[in-house]
Amino acid sequence: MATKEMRTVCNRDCPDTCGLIVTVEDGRAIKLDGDPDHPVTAGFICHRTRHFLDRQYSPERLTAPLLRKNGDLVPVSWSEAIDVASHELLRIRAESGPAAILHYRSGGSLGLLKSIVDYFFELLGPVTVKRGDICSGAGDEAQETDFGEEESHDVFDILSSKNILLWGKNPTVSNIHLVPLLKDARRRGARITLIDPIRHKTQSLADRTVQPKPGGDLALALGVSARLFERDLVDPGAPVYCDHFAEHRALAMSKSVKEWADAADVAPDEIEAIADALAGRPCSIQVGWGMGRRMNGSAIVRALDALCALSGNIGISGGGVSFYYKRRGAFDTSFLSKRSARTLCEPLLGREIMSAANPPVRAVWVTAANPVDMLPDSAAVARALETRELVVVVDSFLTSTARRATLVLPTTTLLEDDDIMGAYGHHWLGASTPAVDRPVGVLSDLEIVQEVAKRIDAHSGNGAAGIYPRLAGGPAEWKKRVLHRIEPMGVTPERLAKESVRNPLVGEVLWPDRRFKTASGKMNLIHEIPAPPPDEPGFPLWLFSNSTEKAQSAQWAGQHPEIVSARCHPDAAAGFHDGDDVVIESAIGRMRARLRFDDGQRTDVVIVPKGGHFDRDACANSLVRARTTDAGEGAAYLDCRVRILAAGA
Ligand SMILES: Nc1nc2c(c(=O)[nH]1)N[C@H]1C(S)=C(S)[C@@H](COP(=O)(O)OP(=O)(O)OC[C@H]3O[C@@H](n4cnc5c(=O)[nH]c(N)nc54)[C@H](O)[C@@H]3O)O[C@H]1N2
Ligand SMILES: Nc1nc2c(c(=O)[nH]1)N[C@H]1C(S)=C(S)[C@@H](COP(=O)(O)OP(=O)(O)OC[C@H]3O[C@@H](n4cnc5c(=O)[nH]c(N)nc54)[C@H](O)[C@@H]3O)O[C@H]1N2
Ligand code: SF4
Ligand SMILES: [Mo]
Repeated sequence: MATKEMRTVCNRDCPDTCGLIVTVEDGRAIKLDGDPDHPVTAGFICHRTRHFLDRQYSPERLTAPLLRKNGDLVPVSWSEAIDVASHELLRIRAESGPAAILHYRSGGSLGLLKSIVDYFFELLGPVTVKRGDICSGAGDEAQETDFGEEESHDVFDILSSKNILLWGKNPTVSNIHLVPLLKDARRRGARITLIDPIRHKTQSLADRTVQPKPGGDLALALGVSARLFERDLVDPGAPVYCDHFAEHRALAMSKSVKEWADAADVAPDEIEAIADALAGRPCSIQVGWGMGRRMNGSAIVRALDALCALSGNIGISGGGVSFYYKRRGAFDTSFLSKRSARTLCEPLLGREIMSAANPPVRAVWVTAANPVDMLPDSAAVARALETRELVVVVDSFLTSTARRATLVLPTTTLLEDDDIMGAYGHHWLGASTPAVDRPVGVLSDLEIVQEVAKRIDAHSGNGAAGIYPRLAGGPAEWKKRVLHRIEPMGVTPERLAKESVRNPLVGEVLWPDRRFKTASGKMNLIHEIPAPPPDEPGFPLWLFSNSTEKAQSAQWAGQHPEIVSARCHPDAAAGFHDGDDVVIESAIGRMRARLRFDDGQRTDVVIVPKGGHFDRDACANSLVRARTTDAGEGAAYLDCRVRILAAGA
């Protein structure tokens, strides 16, 4: 028996971008572990990837293209599949122009070379693409507005913090490699405050937990600003390096601390405690994704940026307001023109596809995404896809999205991937290399668009002037190309195949000179706030659809449960019992779930998994309205109001 250990990098949409050690026996992966030599991975990985072999060797894995014939998806040869795809794309482009084709790509893989699929569609068109960002749009826009760029302190810089605010972040589930650093920081004396309406496992790391009302963070943060002013704890340099200092002060002081506390549904002493933590410099604000999924999400993140600046925690080791690490920053993607024929707003995608005119959207190509399960208003997204002429879905599984395709193209998994990765939770760069051979009949996204390009060039007689010559080259050549800026600094494809390497272009601490990339060179303090989201009488609970250990969005480790659980305080579901099967209903849809009582929760929330399956009536996004955040065109997933009904009601 031949056993070997292969090294690769996890390509999942996760901040941690782990180094993986794959044990392979006779060509079959038998075990997945974390790379002990990767400084952040430190030898361990999450449940969902440790159990990835269930997916890798699942009988449901797709290994042949499927084409819809007489209503059913049936296996066809690659030759037929590529012929249909290229012929249909050409026909629709000729009849309606390239704007009639939508390319939608999401986070199935964070591999940088996936952007070659975007390049293909630029060369074919440019076509219609998405705008906004359902994942981090609100927070990205907030930090761009305030600092002129978005980056984070080195992940290990948290070891210098005396105080850490985990604001809307659940690292024990969704950013697990931060956990050992938080524990270490605590051993060194740091105090951790967790701010989250939901009680979850990360509480075990925290010295204090604040459970504001959902979206109450804006009031909470402004209350803390007010208290910093009242107690004269504001950095004397702040008026110099911040724009809108006086206006921000006026906004914060427009209410009393008690009024802000009431609006956030916290006790005034909790505001005091957060002000103390910020004043106990250095204090790091670790901004999570929760608040950004709200209609006032961008304003909340801006209010946190302001707290960091006012309290003098900007530009110092152990401080900062860290949200997102610029994962593409080191790479050269200048081959992309970023041109498009038209853009559709991602959080509103279902509706936007159906209402687009002149030309209508006739074809949709889906790369590394499951929009039916994961975009707001699943039913609208499903309908939008069901009513297009051509829907091509490239995936390894028959997801709720793929089931609505006219053509499904089977592709590689994270163990077969050959790509390059930056991380959005630290600064280490890595490369994936195939740990096992892929099944016969499976092509990578790169190979698929190369094949389609060749066929299109042949149809249009465009030989050397065609699309394919510009896409040509295997992963090794493309890796070299995107690394060209940092190769002189020693970050070569060969080295990345062996180890992850820290991005040489970024420092440990941001803005040490307190000069920012904004037009004025100053940090921009928030001074206007959006109206709160409308109330919805009859729907007393907020639906949280949060990450769970067992799933990566809608990709479950093992089987999707027969019924998903809905956690809530017993008082949130009066008349029901723990273990009851119920229906959760919003103004636009329903899902089935089994109640799990938890008296640590607020009485106005119910929590279900982030990624259920639409076709099993288990999908939070059936209930979530398609609405954007106040800035950045994020999705307001969590401003979803619901009620609990008896099963069968
Ligand atoms: N296991 C697992 N890990 C994942 C993922 C996954 O699906 N599963 N998804 C990955 C992806 S795509 C991303 S973007 C990241 C982040 O992934 P997310 O799914 O955003 O992370 P969550 O762990 O749900 O953390 C968000 C936290 O914000 C809290 N929150 C919600 N609303 C509010 C609010 O109004 N105020 C405050 N203060 N907090 C609020 C939630 O209760 C929750 O604890 O994680 C990645 N990691
Ligand atoms: N209700 C609710 N909805 C949410 C969120 C929430 O908090 N609440 N969070 C949102 C967030 S943060 C995100 S990032 C999105 C995630 O949304 P998506 O990225 O659409 O979610 P996934 O379910 O991970 O779907 C990715 C698909 O890509 C496939 N895939 C994996 N590798 C490859 C590859 O190499 N090539 C191709 N072509 N396919 C591949 C997988 O099999 C999977 O089916 O969901 C959002 N939706
Ligand atoms: S999903 Fe995240 S934590 Fe899990 S192995 Fe991949 S990068 Fe690491
Ligand atoms: Mo995300």
